[in-house]
Amino acid sequence: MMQDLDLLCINTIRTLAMDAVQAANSGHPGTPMALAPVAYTLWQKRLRYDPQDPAWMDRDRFVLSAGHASMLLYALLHLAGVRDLDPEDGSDRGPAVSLDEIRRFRQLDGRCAGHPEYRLAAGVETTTGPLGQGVGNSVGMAIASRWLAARYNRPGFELFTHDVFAIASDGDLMEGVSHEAASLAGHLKLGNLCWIYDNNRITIEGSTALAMSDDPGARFAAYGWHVEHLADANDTAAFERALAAFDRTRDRPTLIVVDSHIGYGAPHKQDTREAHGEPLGEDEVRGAKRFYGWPEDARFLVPDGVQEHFAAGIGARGKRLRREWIGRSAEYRAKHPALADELDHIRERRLPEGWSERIPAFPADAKGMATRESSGKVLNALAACIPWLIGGSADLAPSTKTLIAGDGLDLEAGSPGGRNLHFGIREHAMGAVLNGLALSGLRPYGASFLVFSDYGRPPIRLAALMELPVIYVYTHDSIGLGEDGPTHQPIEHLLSLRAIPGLIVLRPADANEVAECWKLILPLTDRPALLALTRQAVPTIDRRRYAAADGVARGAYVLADPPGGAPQVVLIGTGSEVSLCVQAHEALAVDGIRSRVVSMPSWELFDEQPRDYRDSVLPPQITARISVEQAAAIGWERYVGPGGRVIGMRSFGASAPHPDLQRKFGFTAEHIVATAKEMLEAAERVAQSARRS
Ligand SMILES: Cc1ncc(C[n+]2csc(CCOP(=O)(O)OP(=O)(O)O)c2C)c(N)n1
Ligand SMILES: [Mg+2]
Repeated sequence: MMQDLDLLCINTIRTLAMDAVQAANSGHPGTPMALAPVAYTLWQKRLRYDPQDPAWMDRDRFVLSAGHASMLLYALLHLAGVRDLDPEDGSDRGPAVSLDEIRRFRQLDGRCAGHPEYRLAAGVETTTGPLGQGVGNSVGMAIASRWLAARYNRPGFELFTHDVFAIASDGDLMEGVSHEAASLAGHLKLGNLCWIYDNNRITIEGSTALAMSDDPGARFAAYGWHVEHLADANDTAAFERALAAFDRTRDRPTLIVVDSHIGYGAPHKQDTREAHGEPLGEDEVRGAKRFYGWPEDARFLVPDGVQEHFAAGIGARGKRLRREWIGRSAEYRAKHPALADELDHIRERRLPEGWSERIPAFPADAKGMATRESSGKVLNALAACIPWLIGGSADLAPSTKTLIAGDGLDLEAGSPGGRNLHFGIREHAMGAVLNGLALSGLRPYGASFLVFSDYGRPPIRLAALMELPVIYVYTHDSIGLGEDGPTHQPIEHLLSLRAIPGLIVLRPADANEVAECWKLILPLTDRPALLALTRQAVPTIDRRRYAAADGVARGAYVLADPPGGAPQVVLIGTGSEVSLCVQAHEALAVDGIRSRVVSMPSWELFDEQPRDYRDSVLPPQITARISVEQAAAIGWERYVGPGGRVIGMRSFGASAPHPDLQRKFGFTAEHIVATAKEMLEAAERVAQSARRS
């Protein structure tokens, strides 16, 4: 039987959601109204979560994948009394979400943004709103929980036992990423994962019958999930039984299909699309409050006893569980100091002492090696000393060179502590899972061909928005991949990735630049980084002759300068085109033309340098500049200037051997030399005519 106090708590969530949306004059009231009983019961009766420490490592995770129902989460964070702790010293900075914050729902500089944003309010486990991403993240979190358990639990010390719950809407389940993620979760038999599907049969355009005829329950059963049905979202006792079934089912994930009524209680808008994404209107709000037995004129009312009830439920249970955990952890530290130390590193996102000494240096070599190859070597050197560096590829590991060498390292259902993930051909879920892993403290990387970054782009954007240090290894980074042709040759990808705020895109020129890239990526704690690597071999540049590769850290650096005076022309290259620029530089020198070669692996890092450094690399007075990159030409104007020339791609590539493509599209030293001469001659003509007049 539901107690009156339980119903009072549920109706408090509902009315807070209605009032906040009404006050903001925008937002999504209907789903919080419908799901309040389910979410309340989960939090109050089941979640292992201490509101006093929302960052406790072994807390159950609650992901609101239907991020538009954000008020459901904000109401829970407020009513459960979740605190905002200083990440530095753990001091209490006040409530994560105060009632004032709820009153300021969707307002500038508030914590209660339109959709839940990680880092904005404590207790928001991940940023959600783009449908499907949250459930994708939840799979990563469930993998991380099992990984942590496999590596750190010891007999008598169950340090990691947490489960992951996600609320999914119709939209979440329609999005392809959820299909990929559910398939992977079923394959990995993630018994610690529970999705709660809000089967309200309504989306924005109306009934789901407009666009969906599949049976999600049957679909998930076929993915290998356990499926529970709840006929009425208001039946909290039945929901508790479904949760108990999840608890008993540890050999596969669970989907609880919950039949609900969007806008439950709204006299005219219940079960309509109008309840989804707009304020109910004053009259409708009043009507719903009347239906709940709520004072009609009350606004943002939290009745006496509600917060106390939460404190006696989730609060007391969470406190006890966390206390026990802290006690166990102290004993664990005494018994397993090295493992405890590793966990400290994970929690604080610190690297082990001496990690960078492992990174190999590569001797000069004219034949060289592909940057995917050198990256694989560096990754393996790092993996040896950073156990929580784990990752994988979307079925391309032999090509992306991202496998960690060694026996028994596959992460599979029966080996959850492995380090090589096999995402299958699921780039989108891979990205969402990587975010879930990073949110759980691990250091994840994912790999594919650069052209397929499009398939996994939404989670890359979210990693940047959430400031997560996810690493992407994208190989086959240009037309240089050759015969596979234009379907596989990225053109606009670098540009579009460079446009994502916060993401660092790196296109190293040779093996030693690859090493430097990894050296700067690993210490990142609050931004993702992406490596664009070649399929084809590139020379390992002779660093005794040219500048050291550590200039990579500044985004761009002078690799080669001419003797005997200031350069007349600057050649700016990235990745595989840098050695072409070096060849051109040497050829120009033979003809008495002074050129500078700038290697520019990262626009973002270069743009962040002080002006005087940038001017020292690209002196403003040298206007004859050429950029060389086998990718979309757009954007290079900013570095070559109005008088410069861009050697880039203005069409798709073609299927042909690499040397033929180089010639066809102008990526040869001869073409660079000719372009430089042309520019200098044109400038000379202008200068002459100026002298004559
Ligand atoms: C990837 C993505 N596409 C589109 C949207 C816009 N959008 C927000 S909610 C929604 C669908 C609403 O239906 P449902 O998911 O069933 O949520 P409910 O209204 O039932 O809560 C859409 C299309 C989005 N948030 N994310
Ligand atoms: Mg719906």
